[in-house]
Amino acid sequence: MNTKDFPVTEPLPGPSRRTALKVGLAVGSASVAGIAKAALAPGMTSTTTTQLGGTVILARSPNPSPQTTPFLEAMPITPLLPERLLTDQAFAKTPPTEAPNRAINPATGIPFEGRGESHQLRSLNPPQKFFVQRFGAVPATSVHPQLAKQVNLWGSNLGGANLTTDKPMTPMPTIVSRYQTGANTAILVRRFNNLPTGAPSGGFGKNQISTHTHNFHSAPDSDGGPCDPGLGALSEDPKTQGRFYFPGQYYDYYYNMKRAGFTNPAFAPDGDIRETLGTLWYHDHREAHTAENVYKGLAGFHIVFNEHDTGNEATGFKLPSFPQFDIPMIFTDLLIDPATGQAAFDLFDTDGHLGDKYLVNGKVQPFFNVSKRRYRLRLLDMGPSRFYQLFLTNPDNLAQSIPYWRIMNDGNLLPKPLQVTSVKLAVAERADIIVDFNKLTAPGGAAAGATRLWLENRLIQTDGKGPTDQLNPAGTPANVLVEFRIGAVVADGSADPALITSFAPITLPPMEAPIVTRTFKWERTNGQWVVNGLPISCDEVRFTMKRGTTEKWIYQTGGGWSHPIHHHFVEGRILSRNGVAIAPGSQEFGRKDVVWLGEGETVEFLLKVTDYVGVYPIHCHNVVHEDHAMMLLFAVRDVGDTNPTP
Ligand SMILES: [Cu+2]
Repeated sequence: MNTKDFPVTEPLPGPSRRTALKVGLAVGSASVAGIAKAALAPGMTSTTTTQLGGTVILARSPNPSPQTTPFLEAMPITPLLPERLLTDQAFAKTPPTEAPNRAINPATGIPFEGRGESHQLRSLNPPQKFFVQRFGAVPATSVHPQLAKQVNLWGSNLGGANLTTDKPMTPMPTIVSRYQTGANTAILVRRFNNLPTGAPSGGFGKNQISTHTHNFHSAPDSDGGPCDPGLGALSEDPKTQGRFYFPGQYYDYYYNMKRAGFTNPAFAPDGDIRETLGTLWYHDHREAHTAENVYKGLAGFHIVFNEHDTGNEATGFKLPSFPQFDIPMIFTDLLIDPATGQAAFDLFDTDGHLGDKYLVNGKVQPFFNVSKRRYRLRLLDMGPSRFYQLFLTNPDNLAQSIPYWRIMNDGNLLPKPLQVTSVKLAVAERADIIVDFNKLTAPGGAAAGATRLWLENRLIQTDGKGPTDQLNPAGTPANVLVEFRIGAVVADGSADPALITSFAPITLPPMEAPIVTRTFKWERTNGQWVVNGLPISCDEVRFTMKRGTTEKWIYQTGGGWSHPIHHHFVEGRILSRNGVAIAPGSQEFGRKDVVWLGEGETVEFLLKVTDYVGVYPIHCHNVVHEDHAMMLLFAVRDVGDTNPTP
């Protein structure tokens, strides 16, 4: 397949610089769409919509975003998703059931629920708390006072039935749940798809969605995976589909709030406390369209507290209290088409998408007023393709090297707080950090006298394939994500991370000997991103892990690109990077669900699968690479295989 298969026909009416391409094949098969997208001439920057019927509309946006003045608006704090009673109208007529509700909804002519499988092991912990989200178009919203209001974003509301009064928002509401040893704290989230029908506004986005809670220990029925080989993932028919939910459908996601190992007699019924997860996020994972849908806004935080990391600085590990001093911050980068003022997304650039406007919690380069005390900041790179290396900069004294504390890597507490001067984040990685704005700015502090500090991404990245290994100098306003404006001293009941010597009993599980070693080469072939030479097929499970056992996976990639590799379902450990073991004290010495695989690197990874059976993906979380089609499926069963190069 190459560009000659996509002859250009007449320009469409409408916005300037639009071109229509006639596609000589049926678009709709994701892998076919992937090939089609990969075939555009290099250097074209564009947005498109892929429509059934074979027409691709292309809107180019080669120019940089309009200039903006940083720090004009405060950083928003995303609202929490409220709990709902079963008497809520979201549930009253169709109460949540273990088996999916595949009855035909007379109002829509399609099944009420998109789910195709029963919730595994739900009877062990029936859901106790219920939440509702309704996904829809976000009303015109300002991301910056000097930019046009964005009209093409998608999000979810707080669960109310009236989307006019309870409006969809992005980032999507923060979900908070809890582990509690000896108690059932299971939750169920009913998600309604109220996204617009017809061609997506802005020319990108797919309204058949699948919501992945990254990286909760879920059965496939609630994992929000990208495809469902048993039920026809490439089908556009909601009557046969079992993983995506379509406009007019809901999907009940069940989270048992038990740590991994909860079916192991040694850890039943609550699971292994060493498998505790904390900072998760949820996002759309629709095969071949994840990048578009996440870029459109379908992402939010899911935070899990527990008996030790309690959310209350008076108890447990005494980490800064949520939500006043524990702040989720979700990073993305938009490219604003200067012609339309709207966020542009190039479906034909398979290298990856880089924006030139940093957004934090939905605002371009906001400021955030803090007091002189400790804050826990939960940093999340939602992509689509940007890698970060984040420093604190005192804009009034660029020579200062300003330390902070890292306490979590991805969803997992490190063995103890690490003092660092920068944190690297690939797409989907998370870092929980503690910044002590009082100590830093006090006399003798590393930023003595500072009245403001910048959180600055100094990593140089010039295309979507990955970053360089070079840093910009400190103090470049365009590289700043947020300006912290430091107010007065206030009471601080949180523990000084310097005095926390261990997060026990949340420690690292022992690393068991692997029974299988498998190698995965993350490469580019014929314009497609592939794993061991193959793009994703939703109809093929490439290998099977034996439930209850440990495997070693070796990730390799060539020069010229980097990949954040994510596997669903369980946490793992990076054993070595380019032959060098990960040592205690490294930021990577902990459990991980994303592995930053840098140019030419080889990384060894160890993981153990427990509890559930079913099919999960491994994929590049540069969501553009993922969509084109750097992903494979594996199964967890009671009999595994030993395929060394799946
Ligand atoms: Cu990649």
